[in-house]
Amino acid sequence: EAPAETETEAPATSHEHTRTGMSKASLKQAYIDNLFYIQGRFREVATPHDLYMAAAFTVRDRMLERWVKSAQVYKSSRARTVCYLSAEYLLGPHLANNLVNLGIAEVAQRAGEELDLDFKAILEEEEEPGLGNGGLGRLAACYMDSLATVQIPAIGYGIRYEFGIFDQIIEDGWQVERSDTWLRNGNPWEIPRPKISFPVMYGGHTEHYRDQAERPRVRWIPDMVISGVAYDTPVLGYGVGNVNLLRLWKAEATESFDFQTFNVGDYYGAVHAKIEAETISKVLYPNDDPEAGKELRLKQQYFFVSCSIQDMIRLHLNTVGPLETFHEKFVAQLNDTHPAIAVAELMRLLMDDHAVTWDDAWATTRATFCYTNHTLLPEALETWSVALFERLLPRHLEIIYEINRRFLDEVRVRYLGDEERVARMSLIDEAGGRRIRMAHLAVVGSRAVNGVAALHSELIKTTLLKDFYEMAPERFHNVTNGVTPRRFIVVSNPRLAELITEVCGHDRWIRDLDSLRELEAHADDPKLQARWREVKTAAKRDLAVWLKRHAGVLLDPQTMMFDIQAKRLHEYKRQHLNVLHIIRVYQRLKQNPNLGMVPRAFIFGGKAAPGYYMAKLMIKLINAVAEVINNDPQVNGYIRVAFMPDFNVKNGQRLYPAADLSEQISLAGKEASGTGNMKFSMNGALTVGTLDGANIEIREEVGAENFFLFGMTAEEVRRKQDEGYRPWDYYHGDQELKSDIDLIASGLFSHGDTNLFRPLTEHLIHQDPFMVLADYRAYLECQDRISTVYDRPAEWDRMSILNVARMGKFSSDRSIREYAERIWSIEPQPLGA
Ligand code: GPU
Repeated sequence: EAPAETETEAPATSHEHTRTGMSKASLKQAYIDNLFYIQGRFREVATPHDLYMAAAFTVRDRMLERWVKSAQVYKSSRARTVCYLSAEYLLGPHLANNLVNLGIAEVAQRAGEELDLDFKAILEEEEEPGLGNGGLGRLAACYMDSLATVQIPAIGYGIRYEFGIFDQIIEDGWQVERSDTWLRNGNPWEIPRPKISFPVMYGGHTEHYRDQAERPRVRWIPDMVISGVAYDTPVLGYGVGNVNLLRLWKAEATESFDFQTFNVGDYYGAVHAKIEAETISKVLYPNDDPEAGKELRLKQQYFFVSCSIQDMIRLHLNTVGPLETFHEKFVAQLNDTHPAIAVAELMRLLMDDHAVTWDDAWATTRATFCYTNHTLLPEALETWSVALFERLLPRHLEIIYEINRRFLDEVRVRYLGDEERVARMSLIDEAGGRRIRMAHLAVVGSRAVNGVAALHSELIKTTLLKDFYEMAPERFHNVTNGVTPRRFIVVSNPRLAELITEVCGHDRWIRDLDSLRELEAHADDPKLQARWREVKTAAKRDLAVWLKRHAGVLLDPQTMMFDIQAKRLHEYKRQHLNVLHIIRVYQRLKQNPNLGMVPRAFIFGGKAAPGYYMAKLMIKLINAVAEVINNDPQVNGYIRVAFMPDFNVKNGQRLYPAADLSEQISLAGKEASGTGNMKFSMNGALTVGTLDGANIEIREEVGAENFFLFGMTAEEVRRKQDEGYRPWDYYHGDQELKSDIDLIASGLFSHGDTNLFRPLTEHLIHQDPFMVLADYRAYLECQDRISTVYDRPAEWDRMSILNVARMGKFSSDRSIREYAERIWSIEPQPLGA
């Protein structure tokens, strides 16, 4: 236990104090020591980065003792452990978050002040690990925070990408990608574990033989072996002693492989093999949906899955023992299908390496895995060609065939003569080049399947996995996503956190978000409303300063409503619907310059997949519209448009606190959950949204009267599509809509170039797969209502307060507790702070 010190105690001098002491004196001493002994610097010559590193090591030291203790307790109690398998972790900066979770944010700040340090600048110095694309990766990071906070023993397994999600810069309005070099200056939060390393095999062939006991066995003779080395990052819970483990794998050449080649005198070959091995964990695929057929991507997935399952088996053999009880020790959650190959890998390791029979291995495997689905979009459902599998993972293909054979026998027995159903449910899609359906593998190999919001989970049962649901309805669940209030309120919006704490009279809400309900009683209090508004305006001011510097746009935080849409660029998320509204307001203002409208700043942020042409064109369109509007003195006192470059976790933390209005306008049925919607609303933004994903549940919680709803329901969308949707009719049936689209096509926003945006406008008029035109009118009307309400500050503030007060459900702590109870059957292992 760290000694409970007070500031009145004598200055820290002992070695122990400088490593663990939490007093201001200890922190100051430790900081100077770390600067000197780790960075080799003293104050006068330290760079900003040195100053950051010293802070990071000072904080890390204070986590390690708890980490070791957690590991000891988990081991001796043989605690059941969750293994979260995810190809992505979008972690965001660690320093501020760890300070908060350690409970030393304030004392550290005071220590910093006394050392004459610029605390803010030190926090800014941290390069975030962007090891994910968007919602799915950020969800994994929120869940790691909550697992530790609700005291569930957990290991997060993933890939230590050398290059995470690209940095986005905007040039001439276009997105330009720059490689993310987050490891350039070292990573103080990770601890390399060179001794924890596993071989991972690829290619070659299999041999079937009989072992000494005459049992049929299989051995895989690969033609390439690499090794995965563990890099561990401690994940501390808020206000508790529990520290969980994030274990990310780095790919390296195996020593023996390299050495063999070298002996033969093939020096070039040896170096080449090393490079080929290291390529596997080199870079994150920057797509929100799968890269069709990319061999390296499959290699990555198998790489981290194989290391992780081998590690789990090693841990089990070291602590508990017999493999029959593996599923009692571990439950493994598959974060979408990216790690679904784990089903075949655990089967292989149990049977081929540990001589377990098929039936026993299958029982263990099925009891170990659970699968979370994160999308219904057909293009985002992973399949791999059988040919690629055969070449890369021949043993796994055999196992998948056998799983499929046995599974389809069950289907046939259950549904006599229904061969169409058999074909639909098969793990192999036989139409148009045989492909393995990873979602089917994940479902068949798991004991539970869940969606990420109520609507999404229903649609899984009625559409995507209907046949599977009919066969085993008890295995289907919903766990609505959540986000961590530590990072997304306390760290990113300290002013709001302080105000909430003052009004509630406690800071318990940080771990018990439901207690924000106590704010409800004060929603009409003019004094609170005034302070609430001040907090919001201060955050808007901060954002305005940042955007002035980084986007060159001047926004007025005092008069303008900050209307923000921040998320990956995707047609289904409909950033272009937002743009059409901006153009409508622009045209109205041009027609009537005296229109007494509520001034608005339209702010966007988000990356486009580098190969997604339409998404990139949408970024260009936003910036093109911004250029015209921001430079038009007739309107720019009323409206401005800004595109925040490089929307990532760090920059997101600047946006959420500053939003008045949160845009959640996806076509109903397409956004599985959304999590940005929760972050905005938790920070007092009101939502304009469709009945999609978690929007539905947010509206339910905050009350329909405190949510701006528009647009078709998922059901209406389906009906309209069945009838044959004709965007052309909407285009011609709505004068204003036509004139907005025509204005884009006219070249007004493209210096007279009438071709630039044509792919976008034509696509809208003729295809419009995400029904922008069908929801346009409802969206405009809703936006007009929003302006009216914003003009009545007391009403708006009341709604804003009620939004925050009623967001308790969307803490990721609640999500994790639901997983623990309903899906994992796991109990907390409390450890005191
Ligand atoms: N999501 Br599948 C991703 O960010 N990436 C993916 O590859 C897939 C899903 C998102 C969903 O689009 C979003 O609606 C959801 O909130 C998030 O996963 C977390 O569940």
